[in-house]
Amino acid sequence: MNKTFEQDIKKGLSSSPKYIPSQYFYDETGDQLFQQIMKLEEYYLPRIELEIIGSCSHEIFQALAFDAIDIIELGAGDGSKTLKLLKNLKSKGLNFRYIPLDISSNVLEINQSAIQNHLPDVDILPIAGDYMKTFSELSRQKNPKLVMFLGSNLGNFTPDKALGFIKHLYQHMNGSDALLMGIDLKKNPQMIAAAYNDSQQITRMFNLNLLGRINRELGADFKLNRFDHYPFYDPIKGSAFSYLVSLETQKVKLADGTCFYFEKNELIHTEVSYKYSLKEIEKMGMKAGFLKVRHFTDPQEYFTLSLFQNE
Ligand code: AVJ
Repeated sequence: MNKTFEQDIKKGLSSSPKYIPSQYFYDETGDQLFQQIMKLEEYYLPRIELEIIGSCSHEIFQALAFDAIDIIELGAGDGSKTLKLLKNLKSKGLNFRYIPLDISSNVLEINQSAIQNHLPDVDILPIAGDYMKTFSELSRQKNPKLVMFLGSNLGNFTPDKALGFIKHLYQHMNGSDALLMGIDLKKNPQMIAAAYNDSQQITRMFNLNLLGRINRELGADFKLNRFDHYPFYDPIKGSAFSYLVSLETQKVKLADGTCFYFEKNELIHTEVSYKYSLKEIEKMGMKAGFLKVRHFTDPQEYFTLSLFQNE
């Protein structure tokens, strides 16, 4: 794990333009900062997703063909949002097993105890590791399933990769299985720009924490105040891009002696967060092979829970 981190960081910081893969936001500090981001007024995504879960659980329940299914959640995190959906499905009498997959075993322990506290009758089988690998293995079991990818995590892929990802899921699903994804929608660009540049500067700390993490894990000597947070939403591409900007010409050294040079105003690319329209989501679903896509949105159409099925 640490070895790949080191290799990825060295590769990204010696590329031109420089980048840091966004999966590395989520160390312990990053997890905590992201929890704070999710509580921000400006970061509307989780709040609206939860609101939609509250209003569409019955329709999701009705769309599921079987009364005993595996609910597999990719990148499940702490399960706080999923809990509401599971509660609703349980109260309608759905019989299911919950299988949360995540790279972090820490977060899966939190997930498991939260679900067990509130839903003691539900069978829960958390699996830590690369969720795509685990998913491929699980898909060999023929149990009917609902696959979930919530929290707008799809946005961290470029549209090409997002389509490839959905195709991959489709190929590992059976005819009656369903896929439910939480996706942030295109909207007034001001609202999206504000979500990635909050007035309390939590997102700034979240972005700069990448450098803090390199200091902690690779013994680097980044001075965080010599870098700026530059988030930028491009409404044509439909993506919120995040960068770090070097405020001066500087050299940074890792514990093993490796040096990286930054020009004044040089950028490090750290994240993409693509937004879609409902039409684009339908097209993606069809291209991946699905026959039906249904959207559950809030009244303003800020966010969607989209259900992909074949029958
Ligand atoms: C966890 C990937 C959904 O892209 O909105 C929040 C991460 N980055 N603020 C997103 C994030 C900056 C978030 N996702």
